[in-house]
Amino acid sequence: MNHSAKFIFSVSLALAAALASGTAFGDEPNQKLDPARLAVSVSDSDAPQTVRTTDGRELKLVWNDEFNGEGLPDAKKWTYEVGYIRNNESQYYTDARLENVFQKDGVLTIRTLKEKYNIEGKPKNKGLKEAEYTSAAIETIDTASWLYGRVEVRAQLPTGKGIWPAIWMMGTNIKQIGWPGCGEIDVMEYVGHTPHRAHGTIHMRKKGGKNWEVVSKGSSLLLDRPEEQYYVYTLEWTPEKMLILVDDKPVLEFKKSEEESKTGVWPFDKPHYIILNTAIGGAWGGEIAEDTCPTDFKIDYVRVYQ
Ligand SMILES: [Ca+2]
Repeated sequence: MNHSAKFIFSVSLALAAALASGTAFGDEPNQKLDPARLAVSVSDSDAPQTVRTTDGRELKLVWNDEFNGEGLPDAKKWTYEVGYIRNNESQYYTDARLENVFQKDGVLTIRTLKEKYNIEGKPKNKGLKEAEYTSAAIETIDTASWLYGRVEVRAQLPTGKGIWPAIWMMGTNIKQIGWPGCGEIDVMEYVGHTPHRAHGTIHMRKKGGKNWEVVSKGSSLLLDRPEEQYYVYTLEWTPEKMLILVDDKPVLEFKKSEEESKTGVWPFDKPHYIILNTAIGGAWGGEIAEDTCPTDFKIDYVRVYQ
């Protein structure tokens, strides 16, 4: 999500992934939604203190946000990306603005709006006076990062042509070494022009390549109405590999090769932070339909186990 070069790779990979490895699972069409998928956890104590990984290891809860507050997200945990950030996307990310991000009834909502929003004099405004779309991107870059473990994000996705929500991580050394050298783990990406499909992708710098030369690997799963019910988007991360899952069904496995270990190009032995955002338009979101906005990305919780 961080560099224009990525998108050439992302788009082609996503298409390839969709064709090659997309796998339907879940309910048959026209079945009723599962009440368990619609329910939201409302208590901090709902977070299990331990979890078992798919390979049987028990990990302990080290960080979580159940989003039980009211109003803006907890400032001790989350900060904001502000402005037009990347990929020629159409939204202006606002700074701690309730219209675009709020907690209520145990859920964090990132709301993408089509509106005339004054950005004159505001950061990263591309010299524009008015934004046509607003949304939010929150991140833990200044508050928390993790090396290995299991990250779980339970979420219901926004929808509509042009929308592009994401649950992702980048190396905290991005400011020093840039992207893609810092590494990027896209636990979940979704694009409204190809509904119901969750994409998982890993990006890193190509061995021996220039900083912008990217290795990318992605895959996807077709889900039963992820825009109407919650799924748990998960990363299991060890020194040897990363495994992206939806409700514990594998989407993508990305293993460290011996060569990568030796050459030190592998960026996933360093801490990464979490980003939650909804973009609209841009390199992968594409054309925006007139009726896409408003649309809500709902996040029940973020839990990190190590
Ligand atoms: Ca919750």
